[in-house]
Amino acid sequence: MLPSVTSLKQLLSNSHRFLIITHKSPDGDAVGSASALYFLLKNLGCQVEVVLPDSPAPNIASFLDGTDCLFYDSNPQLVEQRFKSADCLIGLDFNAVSRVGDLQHLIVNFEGKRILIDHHTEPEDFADVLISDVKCSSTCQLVYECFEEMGMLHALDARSARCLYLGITTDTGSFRFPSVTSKTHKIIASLIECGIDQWLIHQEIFDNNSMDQLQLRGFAISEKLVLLNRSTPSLPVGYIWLTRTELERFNYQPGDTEGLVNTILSIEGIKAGVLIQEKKEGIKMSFRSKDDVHVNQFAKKYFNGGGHVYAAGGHSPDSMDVTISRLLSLIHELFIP
Ligand SMILES: [Mn+2]
Repeated sequence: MLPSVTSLKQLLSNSHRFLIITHKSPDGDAVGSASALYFLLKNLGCQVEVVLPDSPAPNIASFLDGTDCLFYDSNPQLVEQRFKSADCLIGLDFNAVSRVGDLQHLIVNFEGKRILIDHHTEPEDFADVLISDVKCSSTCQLVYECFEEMGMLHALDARSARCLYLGITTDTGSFRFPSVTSKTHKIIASLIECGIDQWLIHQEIFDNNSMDQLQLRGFAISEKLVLLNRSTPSLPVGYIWLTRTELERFNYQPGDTEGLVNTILSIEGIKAGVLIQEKKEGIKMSFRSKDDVHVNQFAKKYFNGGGHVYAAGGHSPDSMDVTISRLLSLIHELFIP
């Protein structure tokens, strides 16, 4: 039994207008959990709205169809109205208020009740009800488990099941990470029993690359990948760095480098991968690791980030060159037991 599920159920039945939010640059788990929860609450007859800081990558955008979702970056006034009219805010798939970008002040000043459902480590204490399970594969799995424990799975239909499938699939790297348990597969089985076409969901998520996107990946792997173990065998690390000019050369769109960092980990013997990208807002970093190498604390301590044990994000206020030399001077710490 998840602690706080009783208070979650209570708060759900005592509230009238729900507002669902998730983190900026929303990934499959963010989009999936937000849209699934929208449909689940709708099916229970609730009034509910969805707000995202910005739009997701095109290959997962269709999962928001039918939710009347608003993006803060393109519609700030209407979003602010939604915050004013809601009496219960439900945050999904983020552990810190800073993860929602420009929506931050609206969460802080929100006058109703707050719920947070999330699986990242060390969640901030800003919600009235916190459902946190850092061992859970995805926020989508956690949403399913909450509804199961509240005895409300009758609200699950093919539309919500399709969205939950999206988040579980993407956050588990298609069911390959250690976070996948028999429970995960049992949940997937029940989603399929709801009538989803799971092979079509896979096609939609993974077979929607543009030529630019594939060529950017090809370029990144052939020209911009550095393997540290070639010169220092005790450092089984690879990193890819992409400047703004390089991203622009391939008409970079949000989501185009999604999963690129995992490619580094697919190289034989490599235990940690880092993707460093120069974006408009500064240097963005993604860390991935496996086995006994954990990137979460490293990203938190040195690169203003965090996330999961094997998958974390971060950013650097420095230039690309300075960021890389800092990374190289610190990276051995990943291998100190
Ligand atoms: Mn997630």
